[in-house]
Amino acid sequence: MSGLPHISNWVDGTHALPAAERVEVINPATEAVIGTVDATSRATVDAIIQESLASFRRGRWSRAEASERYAVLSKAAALLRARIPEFVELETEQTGRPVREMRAQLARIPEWLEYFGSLARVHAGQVTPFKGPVVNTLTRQPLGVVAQITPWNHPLLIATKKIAAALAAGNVVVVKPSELAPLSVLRLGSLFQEAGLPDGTLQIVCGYGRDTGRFLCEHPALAKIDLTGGLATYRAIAPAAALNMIPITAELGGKAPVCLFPSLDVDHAVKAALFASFIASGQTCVTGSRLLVHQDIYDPFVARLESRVRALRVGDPTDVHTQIGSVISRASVDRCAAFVDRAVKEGGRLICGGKPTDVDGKGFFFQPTVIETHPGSDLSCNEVFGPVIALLKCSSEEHIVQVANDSAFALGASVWTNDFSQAHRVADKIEAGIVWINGHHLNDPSSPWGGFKESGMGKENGLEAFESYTKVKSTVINYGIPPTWFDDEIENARYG
Ligand code: TXE
Repeated sequence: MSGLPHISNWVDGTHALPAAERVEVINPATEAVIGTVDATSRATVDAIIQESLASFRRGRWSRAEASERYAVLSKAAALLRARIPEFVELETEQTGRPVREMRAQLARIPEWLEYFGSLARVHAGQVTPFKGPVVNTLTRQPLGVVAQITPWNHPLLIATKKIAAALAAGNVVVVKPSELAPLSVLRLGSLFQEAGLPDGTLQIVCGYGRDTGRFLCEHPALAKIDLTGGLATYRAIAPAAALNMIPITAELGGKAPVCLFPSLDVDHAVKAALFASFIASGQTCVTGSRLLVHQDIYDPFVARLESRVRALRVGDPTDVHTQIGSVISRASVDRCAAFVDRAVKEGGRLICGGKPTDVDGKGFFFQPTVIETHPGSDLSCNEVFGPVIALLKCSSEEHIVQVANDSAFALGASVWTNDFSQAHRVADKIEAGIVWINGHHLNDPSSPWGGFKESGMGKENGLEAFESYTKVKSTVINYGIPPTWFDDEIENARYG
């Protein structure tokens, strides 16, 4: 391990002394260890939270003017924009996602800092219609020290959207990036410092979820937990958070239906399916993992889909021509293979793919896979989080809606049709936190993002996310009701 860069936690404006235990970070496309990060102990987590609390109470950021928060977040956006190529390289290295995807995704991330900085600057309080000679103001205050648990699939995007919302609202943030891809988030510490964020306002703490993540989420001094991860992780952290009265925003899994109707040109429908299903090798919470295809276009659709999927360029993520990179780990390859096995045993028909693959004998790759199956099968119901897609033939619009909604998840869904009325009708009936019409994956800092049912609760993005990082304070200012209640024989005295 000697010679490998070790990046220690970012705490109180500097890289802390390295922890005794370390986590190796692996490039999933080459299997090379590319660095190590801290496996932070409970004692260190506790000390960081105490220091974060002190930082919040000192008020250097929590009581900063809105104009200062705007200025810092805007500067951070500019600094990040100037360093995108360096972050793209790192993100590709630690996730195995094609450089082509990372360039497109990262180019937009500064917008989250600009949006939430602007929101901080323009957000106004309210005055209620309180009865009588009273002015009641509602103002929003930051919550305190918030914990953010972020995943490996879009490491920088997801961390930045959460950090931007929380900082804009004046909180102190303790973020724990995924142990599988923590390196880009660790670079945000010095970037925010350069932007003028007071030290001790953004703490970046690394380690395994089952240890460091758990130690963090069990701490009673937190004011909020914001998680993007699996349902099992939510269930692991929820009991302690409930006892400690800590609210949770949870962005969990999905099984997004891609609803394809006969008014579409078949070629267009296939392009829609490829885009929805195979970005990030299917490792996003809104992956179009169920293709619900109307029977009137089914046969030509399947023929065309098969030839396009077989032609996808799987390979070295650093090659600009590569369309499909690796998945995140060997465990992920094994999970994809197990899904294929079960799907075939349940009577599914393998259209294409279905096997692990590699680049020059290395890497955690899995072939883009499509399996014709039936509603109710393991593959139709459970999240793969990889490039293994369920294909389902549906007999009618009603059938498509019924199959789309027959899921424990309800995060993303897309409806593809040239029939205007059908688009609205179907979108209205689909149970999902985000429904796209003639699109998929479309995302903007202003657009609330989050699911229903087992896909989670609360929202990232938008005013909803900003306000979820605040608490409402009601101040009641009396300018005309005398405190005469216990005087003798007073008529029309008011106490409420
Ligand atoms: O996520 P984990 P994994 C879903 C997807 C995937 C499944 C598991 O279905 O197959 O989750 O993926 C931290 N206390 N999504 O195992 O473990 C962990 O360290 C506190 C959907 O990679 O949930 C990491 O920082 N923290 C999702 C973060 O949780 C804990 C993206 C996410 O990792 C913890 C990722 C604990 N007990 C997975 N256990 C999306 N919505 O995009 C883990 N963590």
